[in-house]
Amino acid sequence: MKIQLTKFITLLAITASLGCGAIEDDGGDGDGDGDGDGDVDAGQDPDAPIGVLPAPIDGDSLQNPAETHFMSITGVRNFTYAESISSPDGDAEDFVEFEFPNNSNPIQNIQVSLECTFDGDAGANAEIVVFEDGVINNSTVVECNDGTQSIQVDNTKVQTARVSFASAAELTRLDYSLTVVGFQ
Ligand SMILES: [Ca+2]
Ligand SMILES: [Ca+2]
Repeated sequence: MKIQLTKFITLLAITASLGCGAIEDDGGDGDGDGDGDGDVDAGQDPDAPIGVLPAPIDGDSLQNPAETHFMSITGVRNFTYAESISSPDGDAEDFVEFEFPNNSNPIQNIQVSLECTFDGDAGANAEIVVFEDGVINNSTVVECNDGTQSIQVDNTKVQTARVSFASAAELTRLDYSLTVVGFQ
C-alpha cells in the first residue's frame, strides 16, 4: 500500500509539473489571450481569416430577391448591384431579379459580368447562375472576374440572378459587383 501510494503521489507531482510547464510555454508566446489557446492559434496562423467579417444576413431569396429591375430599350437598359456574401458563415447567397418585355423573338442576348474581391481563402471562387421563372438555367453560369459574358435568356420568363460561392475552403467573404446589360 505504501509503495502504491508513493507511486501515486509521484504521478501527481509529474502531472502537476507538466501542467505548469505547458502554461509557462503558452505565456512565453506572449499572446496574452490566455490558456491553452496559444497552441491552437499557432496551428491556425496560416489561415489568418480571424479578421474576416462574415457578410450580414440580408434575408433575400429566390422568391424574395433583393432588387427587381424591369428592363427595356427605352427605360432601364442596364444595372449594377454591389453586395457581399460569405461562406461557410454569414450570408451565403444573394438574389437579384430582372425582366424584359416580351418580344416576337423570345431569345434575349444579355451581357453579364461579376467583379469580385475575396477576403479569406485565396483559392475561393464564386459565380452567377440565372434562374428563369424559378428554374435554374445551368447554361448561364458567369464566374468571378471573367470579363463580360454574353448569355441568352428567355424574355417571356422572369430572370433571377443568384450570386453564390462555387468553392471556399474556410471562412471567406466576397464583395462583388454584378452588372447586367440588357440593351447596349
Ligand atoms: Ca448579401
Ligand atoms: Ca443574401
